[in-house]
Amino acid sequence: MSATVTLRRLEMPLVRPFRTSKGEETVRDVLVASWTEDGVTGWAESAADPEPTYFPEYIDGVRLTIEKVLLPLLASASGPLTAGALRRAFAQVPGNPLARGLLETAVLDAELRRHQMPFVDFLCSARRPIRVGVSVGIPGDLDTLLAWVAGYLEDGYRRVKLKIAPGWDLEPVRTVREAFGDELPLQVDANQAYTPADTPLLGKLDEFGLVLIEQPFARHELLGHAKLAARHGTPVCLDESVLSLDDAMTAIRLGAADVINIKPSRVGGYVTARQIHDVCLANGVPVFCGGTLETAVGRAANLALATLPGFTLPGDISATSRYYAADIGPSFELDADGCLTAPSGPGIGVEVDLDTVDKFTVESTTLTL
Ligand code: NPG
Repeated sequence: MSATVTLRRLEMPLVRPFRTSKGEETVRDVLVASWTEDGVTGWAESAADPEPTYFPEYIDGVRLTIEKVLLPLLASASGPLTAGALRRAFAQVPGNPLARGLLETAVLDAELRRHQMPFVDFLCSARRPIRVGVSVGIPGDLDTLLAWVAGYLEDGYRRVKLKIAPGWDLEPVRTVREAFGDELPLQVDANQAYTPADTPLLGKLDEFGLVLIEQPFARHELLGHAKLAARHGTPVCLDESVLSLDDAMTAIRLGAADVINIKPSRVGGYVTARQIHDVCLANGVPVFCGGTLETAVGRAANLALATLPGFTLPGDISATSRYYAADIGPSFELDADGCLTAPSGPGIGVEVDLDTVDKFTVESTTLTL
């Protein structure tokens, strides 16, 4: 038996620049893994960025970790290389959830395709339409923001997330609230741009009736988040603070998270994502599925995950056209209710378009096991 892993870095032009408190992207660098064994190929997509911007890991680091640390562990593993076998083999590796999750998900997809099992069945869930939202980057001015939000609402999105940063917070939120009314589910995401000293300022957001404020403080600032949440103003959501099941459990115990954004890639794959979902559900903490401007590969798997019952809030899973003019798999478009549905085929259910993959690939490494 021999398996090959191909790690490709794609450069995919975005239809609109995406600016957050961390910086701006006009092209999304996407790391995609494919795992081929016995003629069956599984696919997975990483949330890694070119630099360690949002997460401690980054594209080149993930590639090296897979090549130098994770694959060698598999060479000595006995029995079939299932996703479960990978989890056991990688349990000794601390951290590195993006690297572990990328490989595990590609193997899982191949395994499910081999067994003709759709991802939702593996998750013991059921395929259904998922309410999704849109995450709006920071534009240059308020008029552009209003035009972008109006366009997204026209496209059918029913929930809007605004990126905020010091100097771009109360005014844009007030402007959007006034323009589109109190009924619009509106939330904000600071990507760690504030400190607990900004709590009085953030408290002023309470008057806008937001669904939540996401990751206002640095990822290690669990106590600051807990204090903010204890005010019982705008619900506090954690994203970058949660890189593992342990992180999620600690945050819940500390009262640092009213809501958790589950990004499967960030936490080490879909099995851990499901575990975090289960713990949140048991503790009455609502979750939503986060996104990192995924291609069809990541989007399909995220839509399957978001069918689980604890995902009561609309996810950051938008239609293909919100991100890319050309994608590496099928297009996902909103239905009349503002929902997307995962494909029905085995595994993640996406036939990857290799010609388009080749077109966007700027670096590729194939490793044999
Ligand atoms: O629709 O996929 C989407 C974007 C959702 O805002 C979004 N993602 O901070 O959650 C985030 C942000 C992100 C994008 C984070 C890219 C990291 C990389």
